[in-house]
Amino acid sequence: MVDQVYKPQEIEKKWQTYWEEKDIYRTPDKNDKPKFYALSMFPYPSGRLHMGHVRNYTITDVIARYKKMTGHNVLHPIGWDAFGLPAENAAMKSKKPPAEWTLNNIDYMKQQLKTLGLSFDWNREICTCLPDYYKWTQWLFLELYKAGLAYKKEAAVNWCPDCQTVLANEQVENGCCWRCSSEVTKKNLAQWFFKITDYAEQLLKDLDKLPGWPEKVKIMQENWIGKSTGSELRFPVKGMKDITIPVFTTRPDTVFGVTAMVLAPEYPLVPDLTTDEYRQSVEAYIERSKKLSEIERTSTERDKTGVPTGGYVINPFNNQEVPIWIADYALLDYGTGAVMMVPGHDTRDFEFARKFNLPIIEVIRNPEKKDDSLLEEAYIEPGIMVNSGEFSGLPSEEGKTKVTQWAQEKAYGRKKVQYKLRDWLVSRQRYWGAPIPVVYCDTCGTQPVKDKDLPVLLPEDIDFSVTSDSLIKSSSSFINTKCPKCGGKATRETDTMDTFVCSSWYYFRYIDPENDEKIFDSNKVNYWMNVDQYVGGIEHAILHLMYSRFFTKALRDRGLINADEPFENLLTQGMVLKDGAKMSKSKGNTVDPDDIFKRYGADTARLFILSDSPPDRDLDWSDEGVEGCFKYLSRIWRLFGLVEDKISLNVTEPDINTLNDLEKNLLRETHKAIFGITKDIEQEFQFNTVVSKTRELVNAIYAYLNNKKDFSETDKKALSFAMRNLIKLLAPLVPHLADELWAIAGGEDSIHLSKWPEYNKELLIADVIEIVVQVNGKVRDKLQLSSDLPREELEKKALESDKVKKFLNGKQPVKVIVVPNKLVNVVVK
Ligand code: ANZ
Ligand code: ZN
Repeated sequence: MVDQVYKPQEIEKKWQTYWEEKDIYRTPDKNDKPKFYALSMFPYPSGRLHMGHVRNYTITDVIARYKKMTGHNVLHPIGWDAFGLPAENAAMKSKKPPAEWTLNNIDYMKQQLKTLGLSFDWNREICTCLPDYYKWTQWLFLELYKAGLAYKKEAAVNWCPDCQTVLANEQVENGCCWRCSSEVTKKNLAQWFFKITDYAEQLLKDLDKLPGWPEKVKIMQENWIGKSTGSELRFPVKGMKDITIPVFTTRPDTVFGVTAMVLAPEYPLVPDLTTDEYRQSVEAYIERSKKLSEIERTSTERDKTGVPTGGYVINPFNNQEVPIWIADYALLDYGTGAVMMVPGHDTRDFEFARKFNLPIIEVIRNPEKKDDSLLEEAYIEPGIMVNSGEFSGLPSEEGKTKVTQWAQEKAYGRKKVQYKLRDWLVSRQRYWGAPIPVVYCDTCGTQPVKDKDLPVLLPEDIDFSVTSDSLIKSSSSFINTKCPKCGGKATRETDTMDTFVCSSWYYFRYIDPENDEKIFDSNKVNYWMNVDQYVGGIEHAILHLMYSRFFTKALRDRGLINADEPFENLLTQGMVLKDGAKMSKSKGNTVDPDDIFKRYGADTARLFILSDSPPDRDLDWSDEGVEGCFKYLSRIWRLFGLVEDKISLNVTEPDINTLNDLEKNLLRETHKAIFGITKDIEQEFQFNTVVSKTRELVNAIYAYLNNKKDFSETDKKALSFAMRNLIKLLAPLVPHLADELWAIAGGEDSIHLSKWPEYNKELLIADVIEIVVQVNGKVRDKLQLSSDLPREELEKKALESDKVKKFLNGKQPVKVIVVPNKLVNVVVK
């Protein structure tokens, strides 16, 4: 007998234990069903789940459960993105190893995920900070190294001169050190990079292969790759034989308007170009620009700054001398690090020239401008070339080609494609990451660690109470090693890898998590990839997705996998808001999932998260909304109490023709719900409307019961059919309640192993109505037809009627008047 009151706390624990004991979510490596790989972005073990997690995992869980019921072999794994700075910060505070903090957090959050009733295959759990995982992260590093895709070069890091440590970007607050508040400067260090730029064109082009990705994400990726087509032009330096300065420009047509050459302050040639007269101001300027971030340097808001060097280049097009300046708006690592300044046709250059009294020359004429008057502002549109020697008179687009051709013939330039995408800096001067598996030997130089010596374990003989970026360097047992080549004394690389490296390939490891011989079995990966549905936050729209796409392509080119792209379909879920603002600790507007689980149960939490808005939209947390969901589930619970003694799950669907009107309608409502819910899940995962359609069915069943006293055997069949399908439709949404009701109603096994219901198209026709058919205004027939038939259909049906045919007597009607849902009048002469 069903208890009067819905008590999720009792139900949910029971089913979680049952699922775990029966291991019903274990995924076979392969079977003959179609595969479906459902993936959530794995969590960082920060300590507790937040509502964003709850939303992310609930969405993927509903998809995974639905796919399982529709006959797929579903892979739905979970793991931990477990390296990174917060653990290290916690370690310095608590003076305990970061591993301890991390693994404790994982324990707690794992139990929270289980409380939420997610259908993860826990047998495949991975954790990026454990040696059996990071061994393969290191192996991948070496694969890239061997392929020439990992290399070392100097790059700037944030440096705190007081603490004498490198700071991660997150540790710089308003340009100051987070610990001691002294001003942060830049320092050059040799660091490891991955050559993602080799894949720039493919990463751009293959976006076309991703129709299942949100357009906005593809645009963000496209902008990040930032392809520009233009030219490289070279300007000889005055007084320095054979030295030229190349520039990248998208406007070679403006080359006659160059009035300065602007170099990035860090440009290597600057000290050589600078004359004694300007040396002091140049050096001072370089020092100042070191303190600025790239964002500050390129901001259009900031006043332009710069200083002349005293040097000159020659513009090869008109042999004029052009002064060389340095200015921080020129970036060292874009294009060539040098800009030909054309104030007449570039807004930024115009401001610069105004400020420093440099000449502004008009070389592209606005077709609407009729005279030589001075430019009031930069003219940046296309036009006609003027003041440009032999090129004058050409339209600017044509000029671009002609100027580049001229430069190419005279060896002063060529066409060039430029990308904003930079190589990926993977070195981190931190302890809590995967050590870069490289050794330095005085004799043999840089040597990769041999595969058989992986993993390079993180040292544990560390004093975590010391405040330092280079804790790893304090372990002499780690640093001192033997050269893999000559066996002589050598030292280890002490940089660890960016955690984005760990998270760029984890979805491969889920497929073969226990393999200790290989990173994975390629056959298994080729069976499961691509991920059919990836779900996660928009904050990963650029870096994580770009790096994962890069890794996939690099692994494919190494012959390890077939996939070109990792993620077939991507859903970026909206945020969880409270009173219109993003939930955050600092705002104090968070809702703790644990409180909700305790008070209402996981099913209510899941239902609320799903019912409020479509998954890709923001969701506003509301206590009344949650309360409403709990009441709805209680209502379903009571419904079962009412019908428990009348239903049986293993009856077959009754033939509609054997039913009375009430039952007919109930059967139709059931099919309507199956149809609508299936469609809403298949198209865009519209779970909010799915939930409202379950409510409609529940209402229909209550309405049916209100009109009913005695139940014949066929009546019971119709009711059983409705109830059975109601539970199935609810199963992916509220898995615990569904299994409980299934069991109460005598269902076998778990409902999650049962089949998703199918609808009968013919029974979807909602209402049958009576259409009056007249001939010349006199009623001749009455037809029982489904409502909302189109005009043509009504006309056809009327003319097919035997009674009407009789009155037409073979004559063609001159006119047919149709009043939808009411009447058809056939007019004959
Ligand atoms: C001359 C010129 C004239 C330019 C003109 C524009 C308009 P995108 O489209 O983003 O690729 N540039 C080149 N290298 C630079 C660097 N290292 N730092 C800052 N600016 C740089 O931009 C290409 C344009 O950005 C280039 O075309 C160059 O300015 C500038 F009427 O060259 B242009
Ligand atoms: Zn050696």
